[in-house]
Amino acid sequence: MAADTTISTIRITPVAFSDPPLLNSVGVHEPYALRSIIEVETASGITGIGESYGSAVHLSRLDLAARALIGVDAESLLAMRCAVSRALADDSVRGGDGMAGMVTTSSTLDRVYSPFEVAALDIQGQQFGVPVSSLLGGLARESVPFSGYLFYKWSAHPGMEPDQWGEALNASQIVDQAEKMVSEYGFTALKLKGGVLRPEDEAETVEALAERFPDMPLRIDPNAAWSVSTAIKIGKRLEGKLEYLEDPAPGLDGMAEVRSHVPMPLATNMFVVAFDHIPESVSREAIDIILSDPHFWGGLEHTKLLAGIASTFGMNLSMHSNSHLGVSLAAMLHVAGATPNIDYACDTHWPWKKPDDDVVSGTPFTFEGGAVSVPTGPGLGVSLDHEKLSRLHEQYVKVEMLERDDTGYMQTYDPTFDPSMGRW
Ligand code: GKR
Ligand code: MG
Repeated sequence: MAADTTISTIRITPVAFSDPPLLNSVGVHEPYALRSIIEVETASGITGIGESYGSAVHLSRLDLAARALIGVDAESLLAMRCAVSRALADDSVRGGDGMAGMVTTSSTLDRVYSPFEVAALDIQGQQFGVPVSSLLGGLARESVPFSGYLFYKWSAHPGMEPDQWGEALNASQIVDQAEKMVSEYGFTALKLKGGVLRPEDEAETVEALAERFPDMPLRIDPNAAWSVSTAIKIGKRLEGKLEYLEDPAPGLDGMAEVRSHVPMPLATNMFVVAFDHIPESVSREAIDIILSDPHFWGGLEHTKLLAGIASTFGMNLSMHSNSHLGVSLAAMLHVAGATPNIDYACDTHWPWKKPDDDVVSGTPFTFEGGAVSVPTGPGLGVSLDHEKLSRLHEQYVKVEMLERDDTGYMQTYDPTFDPSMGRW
């Protein structure tokens, strides 16, 4: 007799892990990053896991969804999605986007449903003895290439010990950071988080990277801190040096205008972040590459749906990341492994995390040549280490952070700091 996959219990555990002072267009990372770990248990005792954002508003929505999912069959993703949708029907609270204000227009249903969908696929994979990638159609690649994600940064959080990466506030320090990242992880593509220094200084950093790594595909992402005219000027200056330019200027209007003047493809994880953004982006010819992200595109199956739509309209895909732990990495690996048209090395914040700060058992991920193998065990192929989970949960309780607030943290040290889009 088939095991009973009715959902009987759901546990949501908020966690906090150390994060270095990485600079971006809206401020600086706080000393801790927040996530939530979701455990979904079935009547027959199989447990599936998922990972998501950890802000208080998002946690309260996850909690509403979890209550509605008790009694639903983890083999019916449609029934699960309908239950979450009904649970959120009266939701009128703002926030909980998990992106520090850089993106506020992703779909609440997709964000909230996502970790439960991942956990259900984990359950189904365990039930049938196959990896999640097989449930998603099988592997297009056995290992997934990632880009080395470079950040301007302070040497230390004020009042705390310096981290192993040191200060990076100019071109030569970023080149040093890239050297270290490439030598430790073998990355074969590099992304620079921009929107931090004057655009000319950031262009100089890209030029220094291109000189040091002449064959390396490079990207820069100022999270729309540049105006359209600045983006066009910098885009033209960087001709031949970028594989793509990510979110240079605000809005689909701004992106379309920039795209018609610069030589390289444009990518976004800010202005096409939900299915209903796609028609307008297509009709305006604003975007070449969508940065998929299962955390806000509604899970792994919906990421595949996005991939189908993108390819229909001649768009390519890459993958976006926020600070994350190993459950998210496993989910990203399965879906990227099973999606042929994720054509670019995916983003990951993984190197910025302390190796011991995780919730999964053992050390299941190894970067070789910048790529990580898709886990081959049943389900996600990773399991929770409850001692590690408790430690990061205790840390969450201790640090008393309720939201990611890069802007507020930055303004503690620079009250004049302006996070607005298009400011340069
Ligand atoms: O972690 O500072 C950061 C990033 O800026 C992140 O929050 C963005 O969402 O990496 C992301 C991006 O590509 O925009
Ligand atoms: Mg981006």
